[in-house]
Amino acid sequence: NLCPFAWEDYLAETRSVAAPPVCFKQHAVPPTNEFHCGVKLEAQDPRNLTSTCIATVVAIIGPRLRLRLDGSDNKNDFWRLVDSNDIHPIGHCESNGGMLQPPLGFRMNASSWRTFLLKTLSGAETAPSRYFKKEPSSPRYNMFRIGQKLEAVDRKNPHLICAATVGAVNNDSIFVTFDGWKGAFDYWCRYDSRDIFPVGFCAMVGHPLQPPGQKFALASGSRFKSRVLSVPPPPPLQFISTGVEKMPSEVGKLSISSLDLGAKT
Ligand code: MLZ
Repeated sequence: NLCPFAWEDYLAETRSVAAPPVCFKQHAVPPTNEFHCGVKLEAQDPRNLTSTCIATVVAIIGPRLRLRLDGSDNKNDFWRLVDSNDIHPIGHCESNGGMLQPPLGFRMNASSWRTFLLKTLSGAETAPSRYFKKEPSSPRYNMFRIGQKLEAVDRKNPHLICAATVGAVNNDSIFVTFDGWKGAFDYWCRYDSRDIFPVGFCAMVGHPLQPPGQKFALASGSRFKSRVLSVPPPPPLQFISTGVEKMPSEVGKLSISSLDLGAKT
């Protein structure tokens, strides 16, 4: 399909609505990204949240930074927004009485940490505090509704932001379902997660948006079964001809919502 993905058409086609921007913990006007590759900052170790570590920016997409912890390998990169509360300029940790820690899986002997730290910071380009943008305030409560569309980080492929739907709502959490991926990437998150964005966010910040996949069945157990599908899923196995043919009129009575979509494919 050579047509670029257009939310407007997709919302009409799926007869769905976008979750209103007030639902999200994101600035109405996304922050500008002044970082560049190679600059160093302090970041919480995502695998050990009590540790503040040195990180280097290794890639940038829109307002997002791909970070690699100094002294770690290149297999544990992670992404943060420039207005994330868990990144800070170098010096922030110590000025708050903390001590910089080696990342989980530090490549060297723990005893060489101080030396490593001095070396990694000497002559390094550090990100000035103006690069770090104020974290948006959190909505006061969970305002999401089942069926609303949004853009969400694919946590298995965290460089991707994809078209998604609120599949369920439970207290302070929502179930993010990725359109057209049969549930394989779906996850629960808090309503104030920084990994979810209003429809139009990617277009606004110049971040690629992964359009819906082509796997149009729904996750089993998904409570959202009324989605209007532009391409109907293939019928489940039990409806495929067994030699005893059904009359077309009977077949026509099956509605998509009555099928056990995505159970076995
Ligand atoms: N390479 C992967 C990407 C899937 C991304 C899905 N995002 C919701 C695949 O094609 O399976």
